[in-house]
Amino acid sequence: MKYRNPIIPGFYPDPSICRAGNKYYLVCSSFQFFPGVPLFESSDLINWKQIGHVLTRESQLPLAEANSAGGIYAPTIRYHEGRFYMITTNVSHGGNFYVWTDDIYGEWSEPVYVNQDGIDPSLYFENGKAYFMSNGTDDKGIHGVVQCEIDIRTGKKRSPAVCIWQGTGGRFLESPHLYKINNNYYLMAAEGGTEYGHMIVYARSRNLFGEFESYPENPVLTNRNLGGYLLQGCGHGDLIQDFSGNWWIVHLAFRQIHQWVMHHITGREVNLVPVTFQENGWFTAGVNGTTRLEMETDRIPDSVIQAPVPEKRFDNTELGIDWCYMKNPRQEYYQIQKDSFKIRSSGISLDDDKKGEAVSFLGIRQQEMQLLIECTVTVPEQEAGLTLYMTPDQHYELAIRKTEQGCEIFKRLHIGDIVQESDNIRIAGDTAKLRIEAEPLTYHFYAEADSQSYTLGTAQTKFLSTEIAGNFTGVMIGLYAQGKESQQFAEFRNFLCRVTE
Ligand code: 6LW
Repeated sequence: MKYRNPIIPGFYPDPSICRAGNKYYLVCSSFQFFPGVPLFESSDLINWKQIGHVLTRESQLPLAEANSAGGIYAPTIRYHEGRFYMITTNVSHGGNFYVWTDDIYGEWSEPVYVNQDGIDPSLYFENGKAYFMSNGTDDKGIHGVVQCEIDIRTGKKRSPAVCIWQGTGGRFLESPHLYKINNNYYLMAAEGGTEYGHMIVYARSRNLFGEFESYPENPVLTNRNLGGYLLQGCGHGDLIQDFSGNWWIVHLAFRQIHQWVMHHITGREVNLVPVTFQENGWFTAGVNGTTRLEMETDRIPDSVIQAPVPEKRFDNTELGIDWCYMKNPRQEYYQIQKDSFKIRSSGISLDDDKKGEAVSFLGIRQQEMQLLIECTVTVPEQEAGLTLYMTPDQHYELAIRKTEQGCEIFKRLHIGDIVQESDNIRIAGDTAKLRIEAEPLTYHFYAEADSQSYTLGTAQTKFLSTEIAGNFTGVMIGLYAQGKESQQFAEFRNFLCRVTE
């Protein structure tokens, strides 16, 4: 069969995967958004359905101290003796911790913190023992992939942390995971940074704590040498054996907005490549060590059809699965019904990146570059509308504002220090249908009000890209209200987000 990469499009970085029963489960990092750590299920590795989030309570995911570069970094999911574990780092509160559940569709435990530094923690279980690893500093002060035994009930270290590998020399050695396959321990990690030089490397050993010998052909997977190719930044992955015995890597990569425009807006996405073990015990991955947008494989039956990103409306999306808040929400600012969302301003603006409370916002990820986005917005006072949000410094709005003279529709582009509001149109009522047509290079802005149609110009997508904005996320399509804290709710109806390509 043929499948397309990414298998999960949009800002779903740092994938980790496990198998339980007859299903696969996958988690991603989520930074300052709440709930945290999106959780997906699949029966065929190609079609993934989000079944919830791992971190659904503020006690598991305190985000008050997080700014837009903070919160939850890369997670690892593992299944061991009937229990699921998800370990990750809240870089803004408490560091490394894990949660567990015996019911993948249910709630997860309170966090168990591990007193060991580093990011990208992973777990490995063997002979009744649990091992923690991260990219951190060991008890002697040596930096690299560090490993220690922990008590899985308490998170307490049972052995000193020891640096077991320092990679192959690429910068930012991260995302280490350990696997035992045919009596060898394989230590897979990423290097090169999560940009255009990203890559997956690995080493193996007969012993759990090393010495590890690097694969002579490292990197085993990278697109860093594929110039003029849309799919870039391949790295940060996790190995999985499928139900037929074949091996795969799920990993992150991103899609440029154009073959020759080195910017990406949809974040780091989940990709899948086959892995092949050779007789000498080393493995290769992908298409000659690269990941392609179109993949052909005989490991998955032709009967598996890859479903496209579905149209999203209020009645087929869910709060807490598709829609997320920025930081921990205060519920009094939201009234959510099946056919309308009501949001009132918390007094915090989209520009704020302070610790503490967040702007009143509900967003879904921009998963494809060619989209129609619509919503009818009624504004009783101040400002509400649609935002294409990347960071506090990079976001575009199509919104309505109520002033003493009446209501106006406008477009605002916030690109770093440049903030431009334009195309202001006075309307008689307080309601407008807002429409954004997204293309890979350009967003087009339209509105309808008082039975009239308006065009509010365009904006270049690239100024919302990670290459401009930095950070680790992707564009969110948000519904928001901002201004002074308000008692009156703005109302959003008839939301639609549909792929148009
Ligand atoms: C993550 C690290 C990385 O923790 O980016 O690409 C960091 N890899 O492994 C944030 O996603």
